Amino acid sequence: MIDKMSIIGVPMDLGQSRRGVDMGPSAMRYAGAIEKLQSLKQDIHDLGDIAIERPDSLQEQDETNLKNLPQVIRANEELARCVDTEIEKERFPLILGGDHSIAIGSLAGISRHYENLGVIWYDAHGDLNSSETSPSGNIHGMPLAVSLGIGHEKLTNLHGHGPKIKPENIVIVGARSLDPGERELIREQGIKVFTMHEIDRMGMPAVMEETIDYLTDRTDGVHLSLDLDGLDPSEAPGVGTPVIGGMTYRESHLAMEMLAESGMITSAEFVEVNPILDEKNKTGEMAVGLMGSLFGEKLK
Ligand code: Z70
Ligand code: MN
Ligand code: MN
Ligand code: MN
Repeated sequence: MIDKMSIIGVPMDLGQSRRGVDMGPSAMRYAGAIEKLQSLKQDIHDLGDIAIERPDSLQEQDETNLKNLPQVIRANEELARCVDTEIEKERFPLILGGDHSIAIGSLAGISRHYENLGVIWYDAHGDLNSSETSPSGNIHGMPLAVSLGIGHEKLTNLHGHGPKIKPENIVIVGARSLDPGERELIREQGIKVFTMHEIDRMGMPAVMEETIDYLTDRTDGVHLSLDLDGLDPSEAPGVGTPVIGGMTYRESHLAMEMLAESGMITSAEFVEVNPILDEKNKTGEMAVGLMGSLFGEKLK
């Protein structure tokens, strides 16, 4: 894994309707993210946080049901440029969210550099909705669909290209709350999904082995998009959309360690940490613990 890393905070809360997830980057920094990464990597640049508009800063309404669409587009355009520039400098981009709508910008910037970018979507949700299938109008439920080229043209074409990724290069891990339209899309596009059912039956070691084997053959880089609501809410309560029956701390640590051993991860983001809904920053600390495993704490 590349030893030069740039950290980009994205205090975004406009992709959903619960306030507080904009403080995610602060919560992870407060839990010691930078110090942890400095102990594991040679060269860390903390680029600080990109500027996010407030929801009421502009009363722009358009014809869609997509909440805060213009603001989400502008923030993601800036994130895409920033990520693109860091990869250009051969630095590993680590993005701290923010709600999961920021994956639109991350993937827009990252995918410029890969023919076959793999994506591991570690999440209770599929985030495969479009404005037609979304039950909420929340853009954080759409980033994976958008990256596949499905959704509002201004989102799918963000950063001047699209689609960003191919359905056969995606693996979803931990899904347990999929909307009807998302299930249909998964079937239609043949997306590989390990639901909680498979994790229970196969165990995390086999799930991650299969994930790694599957992506090794077909990709030239792999982005890890880790939504903290993939974990069980008893261990990661500080998320906006908790879903019971999630992955444990132990399973998640093992998953990160196996990814570290594989050396395949070329970019990553940790999203949906909401310190207002948390218990004493437990979820921020969980995210930082997982970063330690992902970036080779055990291998040192
Ligand atoms: C639901 C929707 C979602 C994250 C919740 C929920 C989506 N499928 N994504 N939390 N990260 O509104 O589209
Ligand atoms: Mn430097
Ligand atoms: Mn998500
Ligand atoms: Mn989620």
